[in-house]
Amino acid sequence: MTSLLIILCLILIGIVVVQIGRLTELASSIRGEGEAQLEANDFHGKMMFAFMIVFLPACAISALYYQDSLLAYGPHTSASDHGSLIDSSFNITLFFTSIVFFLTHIALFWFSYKYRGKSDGKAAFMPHDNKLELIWTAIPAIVMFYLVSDGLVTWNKVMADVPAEAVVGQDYTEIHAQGMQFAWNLRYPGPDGVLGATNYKMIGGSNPIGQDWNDVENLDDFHPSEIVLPVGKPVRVRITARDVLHNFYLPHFRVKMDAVPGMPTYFVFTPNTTTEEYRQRLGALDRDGNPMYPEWHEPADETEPNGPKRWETFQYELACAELCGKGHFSMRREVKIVSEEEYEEWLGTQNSYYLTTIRNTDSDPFKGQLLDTEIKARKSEFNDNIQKALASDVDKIIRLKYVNFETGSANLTALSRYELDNVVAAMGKYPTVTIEVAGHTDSTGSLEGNVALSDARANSVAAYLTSKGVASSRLRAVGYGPNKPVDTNDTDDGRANNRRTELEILTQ
Ligand SMILES: [Cu+2]
Repeated sequence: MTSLLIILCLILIGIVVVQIGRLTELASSIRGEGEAQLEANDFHGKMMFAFMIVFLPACAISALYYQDSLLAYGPHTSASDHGSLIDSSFNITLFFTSIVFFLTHIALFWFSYKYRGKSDGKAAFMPHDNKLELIWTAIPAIVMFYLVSDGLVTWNKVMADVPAEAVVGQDYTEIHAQGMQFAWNLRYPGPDGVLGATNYKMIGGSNPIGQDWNDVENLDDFHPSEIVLPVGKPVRVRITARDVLHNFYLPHFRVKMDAVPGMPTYFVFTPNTTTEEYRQRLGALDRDGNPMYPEWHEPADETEPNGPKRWETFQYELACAELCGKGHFSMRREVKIVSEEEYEEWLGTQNSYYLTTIRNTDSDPFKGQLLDTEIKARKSEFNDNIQKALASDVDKIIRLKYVNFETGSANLTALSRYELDNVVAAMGKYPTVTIEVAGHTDSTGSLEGNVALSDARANSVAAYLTSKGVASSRLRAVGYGPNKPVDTNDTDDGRANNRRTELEILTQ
């Protein structure tokens, strides 16, 4: 209905315009064609001049009025090292183009006024003027040469990659941002400082970035929900796209790079202003104690007039600067620039995506195996425990946390050998030590059965150790059944604690 009315209105306006035109024609034929034309010329010429008087100052005034909202002006000086180069290049270009803009518009409107049609108007013939030709060729050429060479120098500095000798993880941080409809998938390298390999063919439900889990460098990579970076350290962002063209845009850092499907890009920048410092800038007061940028002193939430101000809740942001679809707006992510200590603290709260989501699922190539890092961690845990027991006068017992058996049997599980190999190594390292291998159960089931099972399990551990070269004279295997509980047998957790294998150092 509304659109029908709009169409009707448009038709009516059309008819009105046509009728006015006819009316003017009729009027001019009554008054005499020539005279009416001259009157119109005079009127339009003066209107052109009047328009110039309003238009050019309005351009200047609006630019000044909105200055503090523009990047590079007011509080929005760049928050990255290279950003000021871009800002100054823009300003230089703006300076020259403003001169040209004002001169050409003054000439345009002034000439329209001065040479408006008059009855005694006469054309001036000016076939050629070398001097003029020279001026309007040479001046633009010189200005263009300067702008292009300045731009090129800036471009080369801004787009430079990290130096060849820089070490990833030490001299700079490398992170990965993958654009998709409609989110940024972010990836950090984890403690090893190195991003693992990816392959688009491996992208799937639980593997949004297509990480290759056979690459151990992927195992500690994590997927944060925001970008957090330490101030003053270069960061290299690997930028990829999963579907259509996106654009990795950090306006406050003057970072902007297309995310192109099939063509990885990158951007290197060094943030130099923490989020907190930028907030202080926005909330700054002048000498009289009045806000320098009043719009930043409005409440962040309109329904809470006494709540935090806009400058207090400011966050840097990552946006997609390519109109990539109708959910485009939702690609916003927050960016936080913090001190080195705060950054380390934040890193400590992040968990490997592999360990939290992939480990021991069907997608895990290491399912049912120990990872090298786990093997090392268990080894050092065991070594700590045995050293403690050797040094202690009272507590000579070491619990073998990772030695397990198949349910109801004395068969060791496959992963138990890693812990037992640690025992073998320790027996080699401390040749005078003799030990008791003690099997314990919970109180479920018959006493005789439990004692027999624990005995069989202790003997199976001892058998493994002797098969690896530990002299049987240094070993004693005992099954205690449920007789030496360390916890209650009334709860699941308690019973689980009571089912255990222990080593006791007898002599050392
Ligand atoms: Cu996008």
